[in-house]
Amino acid sequence: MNAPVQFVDPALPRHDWRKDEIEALFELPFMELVFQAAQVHRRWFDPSELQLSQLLSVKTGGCAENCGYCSQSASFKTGLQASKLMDADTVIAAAKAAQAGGAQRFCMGAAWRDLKDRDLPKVAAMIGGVKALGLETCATLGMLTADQAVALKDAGLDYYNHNLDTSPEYYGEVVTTRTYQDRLDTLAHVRDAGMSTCCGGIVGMGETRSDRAGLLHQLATLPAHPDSLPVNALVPVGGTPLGDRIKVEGELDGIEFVRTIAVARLVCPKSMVRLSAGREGMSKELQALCFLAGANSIFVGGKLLTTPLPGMDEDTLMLADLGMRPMTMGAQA
Ligand code: SAM
Ligand code: DTB
Ligand code: SF4
Repeated sequence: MNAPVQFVDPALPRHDWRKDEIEALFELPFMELVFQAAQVHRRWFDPSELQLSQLLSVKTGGCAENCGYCSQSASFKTGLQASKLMDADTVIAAAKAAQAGGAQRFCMGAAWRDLKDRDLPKVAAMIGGVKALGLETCATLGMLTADQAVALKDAGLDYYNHNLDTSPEYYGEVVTTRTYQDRLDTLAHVRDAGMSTCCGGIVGMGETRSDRAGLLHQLATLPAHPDSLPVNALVPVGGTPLGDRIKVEGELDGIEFVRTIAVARLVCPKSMVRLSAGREGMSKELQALCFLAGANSIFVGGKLLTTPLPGMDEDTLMLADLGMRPMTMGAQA
């Protein structure tokens, strides 16, 4: 007698994804892929809700890393004006304004290779002040030690953003000043400290579809799926190696970008999939396809860290057009 066929619910999170299974998802007919992703999305989330986060660059430029996409690396001449770490009061005032504009989460970004202990008191004061406003707190400050992760958690930090950026195979084409393993180590410290992880990558850097599948394979097989999974579309910045190259080669096709969002939704079904950098250049229709394929979070405000965003007026109109509304706090990962 044949063994009974076991029904495996496709919406349940799995940690044993194989890369070839993820590549096969990318190969599905587009309509089928988006339909599957939309179904999984609806199992865990209200598809009319969108999480709104706002970013602030609390320390801009002059970074010691050489990430080939980044406006803030000291290795490239991008014309960016570098600045010192902001005072906690300035950051808290910006967070208040973001909250008044509708943001639910406030993310503080610093152009650092790693956090230095001497900066911890100031960073802890800004995190504590933002948390006291009733906002969710997120920070992205480069690599952390285990002790620093605990100190940030104690200061009131809810989320730490640290991206894997691309596949292990393509990584060396993007950055050479820190390793993939360095990034995995920081993520482990964040998890061990009890903070939620925000971890994703960038597409459109000249990588192959297999690299996009490789990035999602890494994310889907982490000890815990990222609570937030940002999918950034490369913003080509003049003077950076990747920005200059992509300006010649052309940007990633929108349909392939939507495929990446859909596969992210399928392999990390309970993560908040964030349509992050690059939204400025996207039509309302392309963004709508991303939301259909399972993206349920965006950055709002006029600016990401150093590059532009559509701005709140345009986004409010888009949400109204699509019949979408900001996610209620607490419903989100
Ligand atoms: N220095 C910290 C770090 O790298 O961990 C934090 C800030 S860094 C700017 C945060 C992330 O923004 C990067 O990991 C990358 O994924 C994304 N990013 C930076 N520049 C970008 C660009 N030009 N286009 C798309 N994404 C970008
Ligand atoms: C993430 O993955 N994207 C955000 C956030 N995490 C920190 C940053 C995007 C930065 C885009 C380039 C810039 O504005 O400088
Ligand atoms: Fe520095 Fe972060 Fe930019 Fe890399 S991505 S150069 S670490 S600010």
